Amino acid sequence: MSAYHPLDRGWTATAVSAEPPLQGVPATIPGCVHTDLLAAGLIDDPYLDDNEDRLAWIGRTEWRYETEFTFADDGRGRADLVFEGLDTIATVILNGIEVGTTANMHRSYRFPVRELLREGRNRLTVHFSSPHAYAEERRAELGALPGPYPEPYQFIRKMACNFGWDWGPTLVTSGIWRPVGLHTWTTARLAQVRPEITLDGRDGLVRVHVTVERAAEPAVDLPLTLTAEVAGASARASLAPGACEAVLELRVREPALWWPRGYGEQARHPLTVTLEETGDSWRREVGFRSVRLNTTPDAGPDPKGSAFTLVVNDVPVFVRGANWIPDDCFPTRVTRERLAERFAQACEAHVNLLRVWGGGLYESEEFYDLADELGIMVFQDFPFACAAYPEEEPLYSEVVAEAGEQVVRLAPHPSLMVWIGNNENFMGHADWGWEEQLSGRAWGETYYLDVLPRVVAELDPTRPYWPGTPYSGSGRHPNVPEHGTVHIWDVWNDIDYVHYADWRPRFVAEFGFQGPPTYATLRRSVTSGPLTPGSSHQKAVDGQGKLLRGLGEHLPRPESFDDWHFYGQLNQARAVSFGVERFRSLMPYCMGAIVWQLNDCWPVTSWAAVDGDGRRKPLWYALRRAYADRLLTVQDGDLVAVNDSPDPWSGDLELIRHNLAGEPLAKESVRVHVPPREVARIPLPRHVASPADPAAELLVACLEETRISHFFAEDTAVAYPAADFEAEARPVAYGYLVTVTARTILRDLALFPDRLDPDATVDDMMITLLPGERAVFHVRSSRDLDLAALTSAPVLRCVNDTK
Ligand code: BMA
Repeated sequence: MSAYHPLDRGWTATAVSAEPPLQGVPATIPGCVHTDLLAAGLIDDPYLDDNEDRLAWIGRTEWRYETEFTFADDGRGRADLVFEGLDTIATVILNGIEVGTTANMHRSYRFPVRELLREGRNRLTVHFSSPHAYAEERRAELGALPGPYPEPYQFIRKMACNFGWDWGPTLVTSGIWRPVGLHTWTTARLAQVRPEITLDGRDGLVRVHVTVERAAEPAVDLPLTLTAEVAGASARASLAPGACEAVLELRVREPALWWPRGYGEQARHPLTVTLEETGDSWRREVGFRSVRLNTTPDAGPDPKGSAFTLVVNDVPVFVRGANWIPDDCFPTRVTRERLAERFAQACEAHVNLLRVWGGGLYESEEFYDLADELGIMVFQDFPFACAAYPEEEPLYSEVVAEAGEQVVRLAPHPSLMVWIGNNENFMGHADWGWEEQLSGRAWGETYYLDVLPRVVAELDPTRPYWPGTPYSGSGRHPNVPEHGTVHIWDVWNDIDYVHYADWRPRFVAEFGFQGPPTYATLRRSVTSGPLTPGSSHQKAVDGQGKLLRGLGEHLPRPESFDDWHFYGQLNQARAVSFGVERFRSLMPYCMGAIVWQLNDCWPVTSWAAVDGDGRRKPLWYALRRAYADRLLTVQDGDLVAVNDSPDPWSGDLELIRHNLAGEPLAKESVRVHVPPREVARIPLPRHVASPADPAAELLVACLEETRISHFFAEDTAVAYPAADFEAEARPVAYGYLVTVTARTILRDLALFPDRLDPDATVDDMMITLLPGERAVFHVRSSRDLDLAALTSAPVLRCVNDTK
């Protein structure tokens, strides 16, 4: 009784306001102007060299998208034009008649157009005003508001980082960024389906709130029947003539539950809702699980803090997280395949949660579907970031409409754990001088403390809401470590990474350290000339300076590009692992760490673990180790064993103090037993922990298959011998086996096969070997590689390979 005709063919884009005019550029739907111009060969790739700088005109231009389509009356009374996403300031015109205007990238639109359609050819036009101009006009009209960048991104409901960020280019898009189609229907359609899913003891309860839209035909007066089914349970509801809303309740006896990865299965069950009279149906894979945020004040008469613990199915979960930014400045290029690769990278690094950061998007269905399937939990920021936001119209109503729509869209996903009101806006207000600049003017607080929590309470009442991040609760500075979430940015911006140890937080929602992208990504993005430390895109204020200063005493001053690249990447990996280890060692006082950031949107030096071309930086390998279920780390003179696994961890902890020649100087064996999801602190016996010469000794700790090397001094102070080793590369079916046998100590041995083949990957890196020990690297590559190059610098590196 209904039909959907995709309108994705025959589109062209025309620059209305550009000089000279660009006309009839073939356009891909969904897509955007930049990708269309790129496909037509009309612009250079904005991700390469400094091409970005010459493309600012695109966001300042008005664009007209047009197509023709054929319509044949199919007898259905209603025909709606359905846009799942328009970016952003659009006027929709059908056969010369305006059918609507839009001003929000985060909403979808449905326009009833039956009376405007003609039998045969129809012309559909979408006119996009310049998003830049629109935002500037609103700013001029409403008055400027504080923010970190000159761009007026808070005056338009559009992905903020499109206007540039401290890791991203300014590429302001316009276009039809999600599918468009013509939906013809009769009688009635399912307009909104909103399941509320809870647990009642071991039973699953589903309350499905359904809204139908009736066609303006005699059908208005028909009774209608709704049915719902999930996991063997079913329910039925009748809608009296004229009625449009019903709630169906289903009880599922002891369903298999959905668990975060590492805690159990991700059982999902199809939930279907059908409008019997039309056959119109809705289906999602849902999951049964409970979620709450435990923010109980600490025990005692004078509690100094309160918990910030995510509790899933009544089990407290330590969050091993990573922050997610849009994976591309042009979101339609982020295919399911690409997301699946990114999720696989997250899973392999033992990440159990992604926070969708507020300067980006409400992500695609595919994103949350992968999260559901893989047990990756999601914190979802509402898209407000780092700025004071106008509460005046037209923005206010857009926010209300957008939040309502997105909460309903995402609520069925079991992976979605917590809604977060904004990114760093409370922080901005408290610390960045906004209060003075605002002189009493509204700055968005109403959204975070009133509008959004009301939307969530009404439409998604089973899910927690937290007003922002960082946020430490009402009446407190937003970034106090004893309460709520904190963002730690003194490290990286101002002070050395060892100062992570000064923090005793409950939950760290952001902390990170920059490092250059992989060699192959950097090489691709700089199309000619030799690479230098200045070749990489770098958007952070004084980013290069902070990178160098951040090496501190940890690593030598780089004197060549190759050293800059290796030390910069290694320092990033170590800095972030240092933070992760610290925060995990504080479990259960601290119950989460979310690294800034998992991914990048283009080739750039940034905080990411996976670079803009999807290649894994050394940080990724370090995270995989630091986020492993079982972790050994030295903290404040103790050996801390973190066992975030479902099984106990028991065995003999072997502690050996060595000199740099690998000879044991002192030994100790301690029997340890770490229960599941617990941390054990083992005071280090003096004779193994106190070196005679800190510059010439190290401690190796080993428990079952987990082994760490702890140095007593920074690398610049350690009296390393020049690296000596035997390295052999042998071709195998999938690539190469590279075997390195140490003759001297080798500190943080790493292999970078992407320097020889951009598609080559290696299974591990940053391995410290004592003399006589051996590391085997598995290199995947389909090319014939130069075996000598594969076994020498700059492909094979370690800290003490001083040339
Ligand atoms: C935080 C994030 C981002 C930013 C990052 C690095 O402020 O929320 O805005 O990219 O730090 O500076």
